[in-house]
Amino acid sequence: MHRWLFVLWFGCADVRTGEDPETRIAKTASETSVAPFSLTAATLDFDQDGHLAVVDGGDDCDDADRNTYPGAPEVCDGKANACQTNWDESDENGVVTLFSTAYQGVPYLAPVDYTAAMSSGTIGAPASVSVPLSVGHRQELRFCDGLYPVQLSAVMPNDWEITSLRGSSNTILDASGGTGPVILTRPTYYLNDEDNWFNLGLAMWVEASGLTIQGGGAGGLWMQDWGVFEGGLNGSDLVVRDNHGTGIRASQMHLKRSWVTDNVSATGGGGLSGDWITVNRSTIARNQGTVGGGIFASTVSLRAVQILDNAATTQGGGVYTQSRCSSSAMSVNIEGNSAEEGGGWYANSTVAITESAFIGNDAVRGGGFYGRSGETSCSDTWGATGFYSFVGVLVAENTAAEGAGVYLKGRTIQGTYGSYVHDVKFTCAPSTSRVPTRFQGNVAESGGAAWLSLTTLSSVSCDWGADDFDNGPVDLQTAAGVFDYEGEKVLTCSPQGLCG
Ligand SMILES: [Ca+2]
Ligand SMILES: [Ca+2]
Ligand SMILES: [Ca+2]
Repeated sequence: MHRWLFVLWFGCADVRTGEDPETRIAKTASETSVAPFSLTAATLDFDQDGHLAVVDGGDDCDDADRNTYPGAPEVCDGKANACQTNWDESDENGVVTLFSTAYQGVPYLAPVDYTAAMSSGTIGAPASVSVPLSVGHRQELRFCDGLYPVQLSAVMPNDWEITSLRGSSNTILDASGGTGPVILTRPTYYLNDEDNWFNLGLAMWVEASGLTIQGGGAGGLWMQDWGVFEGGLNGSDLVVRDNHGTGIRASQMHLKRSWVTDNVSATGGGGLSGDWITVNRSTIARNQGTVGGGIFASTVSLRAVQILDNAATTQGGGVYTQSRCSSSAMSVNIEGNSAEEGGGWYANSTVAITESAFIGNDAVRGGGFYGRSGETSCSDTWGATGFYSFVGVLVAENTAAEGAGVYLKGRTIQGTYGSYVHDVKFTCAPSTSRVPTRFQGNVAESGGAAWLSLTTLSSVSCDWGADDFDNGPVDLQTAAGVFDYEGEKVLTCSPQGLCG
Protein backbone atom coordinates (compact mmCIF):
# COMPACT_ATOMS: atom_id res chain seq x y z
CA MET A 1 0.00 0.00 0.00
CA HIS A 2 2.70 2.44 0.87
CA ARG A 3 4.14 2.06 -2.66
CA TRP A 4 1.01 3.67 -4.11
CA LEU A 5 1.36 6.42 -1.59
CA PHE A 6 4.96 6.73 -2.71
CA VAL A 7 3.88 7.28 -6.33
CA LEU A 8 1.48 10.02 -5.28
CA TRP A 9 4.11 11.57 -3.06
CA PHE A 10 6.79 11.34 -5.76
CA GLY A 11 4.75 13.58 -8.02
CA CYS A 12 4.60 16.33 -5.47
CA ALA A 13 7.25 18.56 -3.98
CA ASP A 14 9.94 16.56 -2.27
CA VAL A 15 9.46 17.20 1.41
CA ARG A 16 12.71 15.48 2.31
CA THR A 17 15.17 17.32 0.10
CA GLY A 18 13.23 20.36 -1.01
CA GLU A 19 14.24 19.53 -4.55
CA ASP A 20 11.95 20.02 -7.45
CA PRO A 21 10.71 16.53 -8.38
CA GLU A 22 11.37 17.03 -12.09
CA THR A 23 14.97 17.84 -11.37
CA ARG A 24 15.25 14.80 -9.18
CA ILE A 25 13.69 12.57 -11.80
CA ALA A 26 15.96 13.87 -14.55
CA LYS A 27 19.01 13.45 -12.39
CA THR A 28 17.99 9.95 -11.40
CA ALA A 29 17.50 9.01 -15.03
CA SER A 30 20.80 10.48 -16.18
CA GLU A 31 22.75 8.91 -13.38
CA THR A 32 21.32 5.42 -13.41
CA SER A 33 19.49 5.02 -16.74
CA VAL A 34 16.49 3.80 -14.77
CA ALA A 35 13.25 5.14 -16.17
CA PRO A 36 11.38 7.37 -13.75
CA PHE A 37 8.36 5.98 -11.94
CA SER A 38 9.27 2.31 -12.37
CA LEU A 39 8.77 0.77 -8.97
CA THR A 40 12.02 -1.09 -8.62
CA ALA A 41 14.36 -1.16 -5.67
CA ALA A 42 16.58 1.28 -7.56
CA THR A 43 13.93 4.01 -7.62
CA LEU A 44 12.77 3.30 -4.10
CA ASP A 45 16.36 3.94 -3.00
CA PHE A 46 15.69 7.63 -3.19
CA ASP A 47 19.25 8.91 -2.61
CA GLN A 48 20.78 6.15 -4.73
CA ASP A 49 23.23 4.99 -2.08
CA GLY A 50 22.30 1.30 -2.45
CA HIS A 51 20.23 1.21 0.76
CA LEU A 52 16.45 1.42 0.97
CA ALA A 53 14.87 3.68 3.51
CA VAL A 54 13.79 2.14 6.79
CA VAL A 55 10.16 2.88 5.87
CA ASP A 56 10.66 0.74 2.75
CA GLY A 57 12.13 -2.13 4.73
CA GLY A 58 15.78 -1.08 4.33
CA ASP A 59 18.44 0.22 6.69
CA ASP A 60 19.09 3.74 5.35
CA CYS A 61 18.58 6.07 8.29
CA ASP A 62 18.55 9.07 5.93
CA ASP A 63 17.26 8.25 2.47
CA ALA A 64 17.66 11.85 1.34
CA ASP A 65 21.44 11.80 1.81
CA ARG A 66 23.59 9.50 -0.27
CA ASN A 67 26.55 10.02 2.06
CA THR A 68 24.68 8.46 4.97
CA TYR A 69 23.97 4.70 5.27
CA PRO A 70 25.23 1.86 7.47
CA GLY A 71 28.94 1.46 6.84
CA ALA A 72 29.39 4.83 5.14
CA PRO A 73 32.70 6.66 5.75
CA GLU A 74 32.58 9.82 7.85
CA VAL A 75 32.39 13.03 5.85
CA CYS A 76 32.45 16.60 7.17
CA ASP A 77 28.74 17.37 7.22
CA GLY A 78 27.59 17.42 10.84
CA LYS A 79 25.87 14.04 10.50
CA ALA A 80 26.50 10.49 11.71
CA ASN A 81 27.18 9.08 8.26
CA ALA A 82 27.20 5.40 9.31
CA CYS A 83 23.84 5.82 11.08
CA GLN A 84 25.47 5.55 14.51
CA THR A 85 23.17 6.29 17.41
CA ASN A 86 25.96 7.21 19.86
CA TRP A 87 27.58 9.79 17.54
CA ASP A 88 28.38 13.38 18.42
CA GLU A 89 30.03 16.33 16.66
CA SER A 90 33.50 15.57 17.99
CA ASP A 91 33.46 12.29 16.07
CA GLU A 92 34.19 14.22 12.92
CA ASN A 93 37.01 16.38 14.30
CA GLY A 94 39.88 16.33 11.82
CA VAL A 95 37.68 15.15 8.96
CA VAL A 96 38.25 16.92 5.65
CA THR A 97 36.10 16.16 2.63
CA LEU A 98 36.04 17.29 -0.98
CA PHE A 99 32.39 17.40 -2.02
CA SER A 100 31.21 17.66 -5.60
CA THR A 101 27.84 19.01 -6.55
CA ALA A 102 25.87 17.47 -9.37
CA TYR A 103 24.02 19.96 -11.49
CA GLN A 104 22.89 20.57 -15.06
CA GLY A 105 23.85 17.13 -16.28
CA VAL A 106 27.21 17.08 -14.53
CA PRO A 107 27.32 13.73 -12.76
CA TYR A 108 27.61 13.23 -9.07
CA LEU A 109 31.06 12.38 -7.74
CA ALA A 110 31.53 10.56 -4.48
CA PRO A 111 33.11 12.67 -1.72
CA VAL A 112 36.90 12.39 -1.53
CA ASP A 113 38.38 11.93 1.92
CA TYR A 114 41.35 14.21 2.72
CA THR A 115 41.42 13.44 6.43
CA ALA A 116 44.68 11.46 6.41
CA ALA A 117 46.45 13.82 3.99
CA MET A 118 45.63 16.90 6.03
CA SER A 119 46.93 15.39 9.25
CA SER A 120 50.15 13.91 7.87
CA GLY A 121 52.30 16.94 8.78
CA THR A 122 53.23 18.54 12.06
CA ILE A 123 53.39 22.16 13.19
CA GLY A 124 56.79 23.27 11.87
CA ALA A 125 56.80 20.63 9.13
CA PRO A 126 53.52 20.99 7.27
CA ALA A 127 52.24 18.44 4.80
CA SER A 128 52.07 19.63 1.20
CA VAL A 129 48.71 18.60 -0.19
CA SER A 130 47.51 19.30 -3.69
CA VAL A 131 43.83 19.02 -4.41
CA PRO A 132 43.04 17.91 -7.95
CA LEU A 133 39.77 19.46 -9.08
CA SER A 134 37.52 18.01 -11.73
CA VAL A 135 36.58 19.85 -14.89
CA GLY A 136 32.95 20.94 -14.88
CA HIS A 137 32.25 20.19 -11.23
CA ARG A 138 31.43 22.62 -8.52
CA GLN A 139 33.58 21.37 -5.67
CA GLU A 140 33.92 22.27 -2.02
CA LEU A 141 36.78 21.31 0.25
CA ARG A 142 35.31 21.41 3.74
CA PHE A 143 37.22 21.19 7.00
CA CYS A 144 35.72 20.02 10.27
CA ASP A 145 37.18 21.26 13.56
CA GLY A 146 40.92 20.93 13.84
CA LEU A 147 44.41 22.34 13.68
CA TYR A 148 45.84 21.32 10.33
CA PRO A 149 49.60 21.60 9.68
CA VAL A 150 49.33 21.92 5.95
CA GLN A 151 50.25 23.78 2.77
CA LEU A 152 47.49 23.43 0.21
CA SER A 153 47.57 23.95 -3.50
CA ALA A 154 45.00 23.51 -6.21
CA VAL A 155 44.88 24.09 -9.94
CA MET A 156 41.47 25.42 -10.82
CA PRO A 157 39.62 24.29 -13.91
CA ASN A 158 36.50 25.90 -12.40
CA ASP A 159 35.27 27.82 -9.42
CA TRP A 160 35.65 26.04 -6.12
CA GLU A 161 35.06 26.57 -2.44
CA ILE A 162 37.20 26.05 0.61
CA THR A 163 35.18 26.20 3.79
CA SER A 164 34.74 24.94 7.30
CA LEU A 165 31.79 23.44 9.09
CA ARG A 166 32.06 25.50 12.28
CA GLY A 167 34.02 28.65 11.56
CA SER A 168 37.46 30.19 11.81
CA SER A 169 37.92 29.79 15.59
CA ASN A 170 37.59 26.03 15.29
CA THR A 171 39.38 25.49 12.01
CA ILE A 172 43.04 26.49 11.71
CA LEU A 173 45.33 25.84 8.76
CA ASP A 174 48.93 26.39 9.87
CA ALA A 175 51.83 26.25 7.41
CA SER A 176 54.55 27.14 9.92
CA GLY A 177 57.91 25.84 8.73
CA GLY A 178 56.74 25.68 5.15
CA THR A 179 58.12 27.72 2.27
CA GLY A 180 54.92 28.78 0.52
CA PRO A 181 51.45 30.13 1.17
CA VAL A 182 49.09 28.21 3.40
CA ILE A 183 46.78 28.03 0.41
CA LEU A 184 47.83 28.57 -3.17
CA THR A 185 45.23 28.22 -5.83
CA ARG A 186 45.79 29.00 -9.46
CA PRO A 187 44.15 28.55 -12.83
CA THR A 188 45.11 25.91 -15.29
CA TYR A 189 45.63 26.28 -19.00
CA TYR A 190 44.46 24.16 -21.87
CA LEU A 191 46.12 23.68 -25.23
CA ASN A 192 43.91 23.89 -28.28
CA ASP A 193 44.56 22.35 -31.66
CA GLU A 194 46.12 25.52 -33.07
CA ASP A 195 48.85 25.33 -30.49
CA ASN A 196 47.51 28.44 -28.86
CA TRP A 197 47.11 28.51 -25.12
CA PHE A 198 43.78 29.47 -23.77
CA ASN A 199 41.99 28.96 -20.52
CA LEU A 200 38.81 27.02 -20.07
CA GLY A 201 37.15 29.29 -17.57
CA LEU A 202 37.72 32.98 -18.01
CA ALA A 203 36.49 34.09 -14.63
CA MET A 204 37.22 31.48 -12.04
CA TRP A 205 36.61 32.28 -8.42
CA VAL A 206 37.54 30.79 -5.10
CA GLU A 207 35.03 31.08 -2.29
CA ALA A 208 36.88 30.87 1.02
CA SER A 209 35.11 31.10 4.35
CA GLY A 210 35.30 30.19 8.00
CA LEU A 211 39.03 29.45 8.18
CA THR A 212 42.03 30.67 10.11
CA ILE A 213 45.04 30.76 7.79
CA GLN A 214 48.36 31.28 9.52
CA GLY A 215 52.10 30.64 9.55
CA GLY A 216 52.71 30.72 5.80
CA GLY A 217 56.35 30.96 4.82
CA ALA A 218 55.51 32.99 1.71
CA GLY A 219 51.98 34.28 2.01
CA GLY A 220 48.63 33.25 3.45
CA LEU A 221 45.93 32.75 0.83
CA TRP A 222 47.13 33.43 -2.69
CA MET A 223 45.69 33.11 -6.13
CA GLN A 224 48.68 32.79 -8.39
CA ASP A 225 48.65 34.11 -11.95
CA TRP A 226 46.56 37.04 -10.82
CA GLY A 227 46.51 39.76 -13.43
CA VAL A 228 46.32 37.16 -16.19
CA PHE A 229 42.84 36.07 -15.27
CA GLU A 230 39.81 38.05 -14.29
CA GLY A 231 38.95 35.56 -11.61
CA GLY A 232 39.36 36.22 -7.97
CA LEU A 233 38.55 35.51 -4.39
CA ASN A 234 35.36 35.83 -2.41
CA GLY A 235 36.41 35.66 1.23
CA SER A 236 34.22 35.77 4.31
CA ASP A 237 34.68 35.01 7.99
CA LEU A 238 38.40 34.50 7.49
CA VAL A 239 41.24 35.08 9.92
CA VAL A 240 44.51 35.48 8.01
CA ARG A 241 47.35 36.17 10.41
CA ASP A 242 51.04 35.79 11.16
CA ASN A 243 52.10 34.91 7.65
CA HIS A 244 55.43 35.87 6.11
CA GLY A 245 54.46 37.44 2.83
CA THR A 246 51.20 39.12 1.88
CA GLY A 247 48.20 37.77 3.77
CA ILE A 248 45.73 37.57 0.88
CA ARG A 249 46.61 38.11 -2.75
CA ALA A 250 44.23 37.92 -5.71
CA SER A 251 43.54 39.92 -8.84
CA GLN A 252 40.03 40.63 -7.66
CA MET A 253 39.03 40.26 -4.06
CA HIS A 254 35.79 40.68 -2.15
CA LEU A 255 36.38 40.29 1.55
CA LYS A 256 33.88 40.58 4.38
CA ARG A 257 33.66 39.89 8.12
CA SER A 258 37.35 39.01 8.22
CA TRP A 259 40.49 39.75 10.21
CA VAL A 260 43.80 40.20 8.41
CA THR A 261 46.50 40.81 10.98
CA ASP A 262 50.24 40.60 11.63
CA ASN A 263 51.27 39.56 8.13
CA VAL A 264 54.71 40.77 7.07
CA SER A 265 55.85 41.12 3.45
CA ALA A 266 59.35 42.12 2.37
CA THR A 267 58.31 42.76 -1.23
CA GLY A 268 54.89 44.41 -1.45
CA GLY A 269 51.57 44.78 0.31
CA GLY A 270 51.37 43.40 3.82
CA GLY A 271 47.74 42.50 4.50
CA LEU A 272 45.97 42.47 1.14
CA SER A 273 47.33 42.80 -2.37
CA GLY A 274 45.36 42.89 -5.59
CA ASP A 275 43.99 44.88 -8.46
CA TRP A 276 40.38 45.48 -7.46
CA ILE A 277 39.68 45.01 -3.78
CA THR A 278 36.47 45.48 -1.85
CA VAL A 279 36.39 45.05 1.92
CA ASN A 280 33.37 45.17 4.19
CA ARG A 281 33.10 44.94 7.99
CA SER A 282 36.65 43.76 8.48
CA THR A 283 39.81 44.60 10.37
CA ILE A 284 43.21 45.03 8.72
CA ALA A 285 45.75 45.46 11.53
CA ARG A 286 49.46 45.35 12.32
CA ASN A 287 50.52 44.21 8.86
CA GLN A 288 53.80 45.35 7.34
CA GLY A 289 54.92 45.74 3.74
CA THR A 290 57.15 47.81 1.53
CA VAL A 291 54.27 49.55 -0.28
CA GLY A 292 50.76 49.35 1.17
CA GLY A 293 51.31 47.96 4.64
CA GLY A 294 47.62 47.15 5.17
CA ILE A 295 46.31 47.13 1.59
CA PHE A 296 48.05 47.43 -1.78
CA ALA A 297 45.64 47.85 -4.68
CA SER A 298 44.87 49.60 -7.90
CA THR A 299 41.39 50.39 -6.69
CA VAL A 300 39.65 49.80 -3.37
CA SER A 301 36.13 50.07 -2.07
CA LEU A 302 36.07 49.99 1.73
CA ARG A 303 32.98 49.95 3.94
CA ALA A 304 33.06 49.69 7.73
CA VAL A 305 36.70 48.71 7.89
CA GLN A 306 39.25 49.21 10.66
CA ILE A 307 42.75 49.85 9.32
CA LEU A 308 44.99 49.93 12.37
CA ASP A 309 48.71 50.08 13.12
CA ASN A 310 49.93 48.90 9.73
CA ALA A 311 53.29 50.06 8.39
CA ALA A 312 55.01 50.45 5.02
CA THR A 313 58.66 51.27 4.46
CA THR A 314 57.87 53.56 1.50
CA GLN A 315 54.29 54.56 0.66
CA GLY A 316 50.86 53.89 2.12
CA GLY A 317 51.14 52.61 5.68
CA GLY A 318 47.44 51.73 5.87
CA VAL A 319 46.38 51.82 2.22
CA TYR A 320 48.11 52.33 -1.12
CA THR A 321 45.99 52.89 -4.22
CA GLN A 322 47.85 52.99 -7.47
CA SER A 323 45.77 53.96 -10.46
CA ARG A 324 42.73 53.08 -12.53
CA CYS A 325 39.33 54.25 -11.45
CA SER A 326 37.81 55.71 -8.33
CA SER A 327 38.54 54.32 -4.93
CA SER A 328 36.15 54.95 -2.08
CA ALA A 329 35.89 54.54 1.66
CA MET A 330 32.89 54.92 3.93
CA SER A 331 32.81 54.42 7.71
CA VAL A 332 36.48 53.53 7.71
CA ASN A 333 38.79 54.17 10.64
CA ILE A 334 42.43 54.61 9.62
CA GLU A 335 44.45 54.86 12.79
CA GLY A 336 48.04 54.44 13.94
CA ASN A 337 49.52 53.56 10.55
CA SER A 338 52.92 54.75 9.36
CA ALA A 339 55.03 55.10 6.21
CA GLU A 340 57.52 57.44 4.58
CA GLU A 341 54.73 58.96 2.45
CA GLY A 342 51.04 58.64 3.27
CA GLY A 343 51.00 57.14 6.75
CA GLY A 344 47.27 56.42 6.60
CA TRP A 345 46.75 56.30 2.83
CA TYR A 346 48.86 57.04 -0.24
CA ALA A 347 46.76 57.67 -3.35
CA ASN A 348 47.84 57.99 -6.93
CA SER A 349 44.38 58.56 -8.27
CA THR A 350 40.81 59.49 -7.50
CA VAL A 351 39.52 58.81 -4.00
CA ALA A 352 36.25 59.69 -2.24
CA ILE A 353 36.23 59.31 1.53
CA THR A 354 32.98 59.66 3.45
CA GLU A 355 32.27 59.72 7.19
CA SER A 356 35.60 58.21 8.10
CA ALA A 357 38.57 59.11 10.28
CA PHE A 358 42.33 59.46 9.98
CA ILE A 359 43.72 59.47 13.50
CA GLY A 360 47.26 59.30 14.83
CA ASN A 361 48.97 58.20 11.62
CA ASP A 362 52.58 59.20 10.94
CA ALA A 363 54.81 59.82 7.91
CA VAL A 364 57.54 62.07 6.62
CA ARG A 365 55.10 63.52 4.07
CA GLY A 366 51.35 63.16 4.53
CA GLY A 367 50.78 61.71 7.98
CA GLY A 368 47.09 60.99 7.41
CA PHE A 369 46.74 61.10 3.64
CA TYR A 370 49.00 61.69 0.65
CA GLY A 371 47.17 62.48 -2.59
CA ARG A 372 48.98 63.11 -5.84
CA SER A 373 47.92 63.58 -9.42
CA GLY A 374 47.15 60.33 -11.15
CA GLU A 375 49.58 58.05 -12.85
CA THR A 376 46.76 56.90 -15.08
CA SER A 377 43.00 57.10 -14.95
CA CYS A 378 40.09 55.22 -16.42
CA SER A 379 40.16 57.24 -19.62
CA ASP A 380 43.58 58.85 -19.75
CA THR A 381 46.76 56.82 -19.81
CA TRP A 382 48.98 59.91 -19.87
CA GLY A 383 48.32 61.05 -16.37
CA ALA A 384 45.42 62.94 -14.95
CA THR A 385 44.20 65.32 -12.34
CA GLY A 386 43.98 63.74 -8.92
CA PHE A 387 40.48 64.21 -7.48
CA TYR A 388 40.10 63.81 -3.77
CA SER A 389 36.97 64.45 -1.77
CA PHE A 390 36.59 64.26 1.99
CA VAL A 391 32.97 64.27 3.14
CA GLY A 392 32.41 64.44 6.89
CA VAL A 393 35.92 63.15 7.61
CA LEU A 394 37.83 63.65 10.85
CA VAL A 395 41.59 64.16 10.39
CA ALA A 396 43.10 64.37 13.87
CA GLU A 397 46.38 64.02 15.71
CA ASN A 398 48.40 62.85 12.74
CA THR A 399 52.09 63.76 12.56
CA ALA A 400 54.61 64.38 9.76
CA ALA A 401 57.48 66.58 8.70
CA GLU A 402 55.32 68.04 5.93
CA GLY A 403 51.53 67.87 5.86
CA ALA A 404 50.52 66.06 9.04
CA GLY A 405 46.85 65.85 8.04
CA VAL A 406 47.07 65.71 4.26
CA TYR A 407 49.82 66.24 1.70
CA LEU A 408 48.50 67.08 -1.77
CA LYS A 409 50.89 67.16 -4.68
CA GLY A 410 50.22 67.91 -8.33
CA ARG A 411 52.94 67.39 -10.89
CA THR A 412 54.41 68.98 -13.97
CA ILE A 413 55.27 66.42 -16.64
CA GLN A 414 57.71 67.26 -19.42
CA GLY A 415 56.36 66.00 -22.78
CA THR A 416 57.57 66.22 -26.37
CA TYR A 417 55.60 69.43 -27.04
CA GLY A 418 56.04 71.10 -23.71
CA SER A 419 55.16 70.55 -20.13
CA TYR A 420 51.81 69.45 -18.80
CA VAL A 421 50.40 70.25 -15.42
CA HIS A 422 48.47 67.50 -13.71
CA ASP A 423 47.08 69.18 -10.67
CA VAL A 424 45.20 67.97 -7.63
CA LYS A 425 41.69 69.06 -6.79
CA PHE A 426 40.71 68.62 -3.17
CA THR A 427 37.09 69.01 -2.15
CA CYS A 428 36.04 69.20 1.42
CA ALA A 429 32.31 68.92 2.05
CA PRO A 430 29.89 68.19 4.86
CA SER A 431 28.21 64.83 5.14
CA THR A 432 24.48 64.48 4.61
CA SER A 433 24.09 64.91 8.36
CA ARG A 434 26.07 68.18 8.04
CA VAL A 435 29.11 66.89 9.86
CA PRO A 436 32.00 68.95 8.49
CA THR A 437 35.34 67.62 7.43
CA ARG A 438 37.66 68.81 10.17
CA PHE A 439 41.38 68.91 10.81
CA GLN A 440 42.25 68.93 14.49
CA GLY A 441 45.47 68.69 16.45
CA ASN A 442 47.68 67.54 13.60
CA VAL A 443 51.33 68.45 14.12
CA ALA A 444 54.02 68.89 11.46
CA GLU A 445 57.19 70.88 10.88
CA SER A 446 55.31 72.59 8.06
CA GLY A 447 51.63 72.37 7.17
CA GLY A 448 49.90 70.97 10.26
CA ALA A 449 46.53 70.37 8.59
CA ALA A 450 47.70 70.37 4.97
CA TRP A 451 50.73 70.89 2.76
CA LEU A 452 49.78 71.77 -0.81
CA SER A 453 51.49 71.89 -4.20
CA LEU A 454 49.72 72.43 -7.54
CA THR A 455 46.47 71.88 -5.72
CA THR A 456 43.11 73.59 -5.92
CA LEU A 457 41.17 73.55 -2.69
CA SER A 458 37.43 73.78 -2.55
CA SER A 459 36.78 73.67 1.12
CA VAL A 460 33.30 74.95 1.82
CA SER A 461 32.30 73.63 5.24
CA CYS A 462 35.79 72.42 5.96
CA ASP A 463 37.09 73.15 9.43
CA TRP A 464 40.85 73.60 9.23
CA GLY A 465 41.24 73.83 12.98
CA ALA A 466 41.11 76.82 15.30
CA ASP A 467 41.42 77.62 18.97
CA ASP A 468 41.67 74.47 21.08
CA PHE A 469 41.66 72.27 18.00
CA ASP A 470 44.42 74.09 16.16
CA ASN A 471 47.02 72.34 14.07
CA GLY A 472 50.69 73.11 14.46
CA PRO A 473 52.60 75.13 13.61
CA VAL A 474 50.07 76.49 11.07
CA ASP A 475 47.05 74.97 9.38
CA LEU A 476 47.99 75.27 5.72
CA GLN A 477 51.28 75.66 3.95
CA THR A 478 52.01 76.11 0.26
CA ALA A 479 55.02 77.35 -1.69
CA ALA A 480 53.36 80.78 -1.69
CA GLY A 481 53.00 81.09 2.05
CA VAL A 482 51.29 79.89 5.20
CA PHE A 483 47.70 80.28 6.36
CA ASP A 484 46.21 79.96 9.77
CA TYR A 485 42.50 79.31 9.82
CA GLU A 486 40.38 81.37 12.15
CA GLY A 487 37.09 79.60 11.70
CA GLU A 488 33.90 80.68 9.95
CA LYS A 489 35.87 81.42 6.77
CA VAL A 490 35.47 79.58 3.49
CA LEU A 491 38.92 78.86 2.23
CA THR A 492 39.88 78.39 -1.40
CA CYS A 493 43.41 77.88 -2.69
CA SER A 494 44.46 78.13 -6.31
CA PRO A 495 46.97 75.75 -7.92
CA GLN A 496 49.54 78.49 -7.37
CA GLY A 497 48.97 78.13 -3.66
CA LEU A 498 47.06 81.35 -3.13
CA CYS A 499 44.50 80.73 -0.42
CA GLY A 500 41.93 83.05 1.00
CA1 LIG B 1 19.16 5.23 0.23
CA1 LIG C 1 21.29 7.55 2.64
CA1 LIG D 1 29.68 13.34 9.15
